[in-house]
Amino acid sequence: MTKLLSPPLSNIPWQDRPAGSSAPLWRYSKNPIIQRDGAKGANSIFNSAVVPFEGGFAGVFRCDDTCRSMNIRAGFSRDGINWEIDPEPIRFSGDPEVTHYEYRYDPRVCPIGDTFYVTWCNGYHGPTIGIGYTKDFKEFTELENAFLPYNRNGVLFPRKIGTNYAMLSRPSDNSHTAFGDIFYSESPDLTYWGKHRHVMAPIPGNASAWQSLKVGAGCVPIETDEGWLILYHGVLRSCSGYVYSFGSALLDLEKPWIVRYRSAPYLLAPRELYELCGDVPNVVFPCAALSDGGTGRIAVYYGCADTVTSLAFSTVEDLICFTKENSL
Ligand code: BMA
Repeated sequence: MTKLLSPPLSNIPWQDRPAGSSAPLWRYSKNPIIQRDGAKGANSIFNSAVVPFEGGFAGVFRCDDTCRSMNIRAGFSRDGINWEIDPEPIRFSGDPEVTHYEYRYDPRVCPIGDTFYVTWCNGYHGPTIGIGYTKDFKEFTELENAFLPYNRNGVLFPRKIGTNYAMLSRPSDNSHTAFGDIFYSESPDLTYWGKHRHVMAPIPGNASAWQSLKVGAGCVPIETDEGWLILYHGVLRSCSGYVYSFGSALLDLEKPWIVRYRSAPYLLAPRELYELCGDVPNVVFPCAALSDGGTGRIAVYYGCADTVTSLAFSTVEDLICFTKENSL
């Protein structure tokens, strides 16, 4: 029996697997949970990250406004489903050379000790990985960008690996990046990053075509007694553009650049109308997962069609079995 190495989260949002379904991950019946206009002045709210906070939940949301400026906002919820999102973007304190805003998108939030670290795709002469932190989701401080441009999908591990912080990221280009592998990096202080290791490449050809063009880390890795469970997105190039799906992999606990298992089929691909239609069609993009160490339940938050935010459910047992039994 696989175990989550995370604390109990008894109020995790939850819905049982629909009768008759054998899917490893199932959608919340009232998706999307956040509509595109779910915050003041928003064009779209998607690719967002949430964590347990003070008995409820807090999060950082990708909220593009009606100027189509890409930015991130804080939000709060009692139940993880109904959210109050701030009317204004997060304002970071820190060195003005770093806090200078070009664009911010696709946040992830990673609790380490009593601090919530936020990583996002940060405009700094091209996309790179911004890092900031908060203790209360009201005051945020920005640190140095982790890497040189161009990079996206920076996702921290929720504990140090050995003596260092660790992060997955995806070196990219300044445009819509028609390639992309996931790499692993370490840092003693969240400022200086090194020990870069290759984790995984796209799968060329037909064997697992949903991830044939590029891959990128999604949710903060989930620690289990069998390894780090990661949910990551993969992209297929179709004749009408990119299609974003997501799958799972199991990384070695102490050497997380080693992939132990990796799913050939996707876990979730665009099928529902809110995933197929929107500002960018055919996109499901996971950025957060809540897990309950008590029951093994997992709730995944994912952006849909670059427009709205949805929820899907599974258990650690289901996800690990799926990953192992369908491994490439
Ligand atoms: C990626 C990012 C995501 C987006 C996806 C699909 O490059 O920009 O924010 O969801 O493209 O448009």
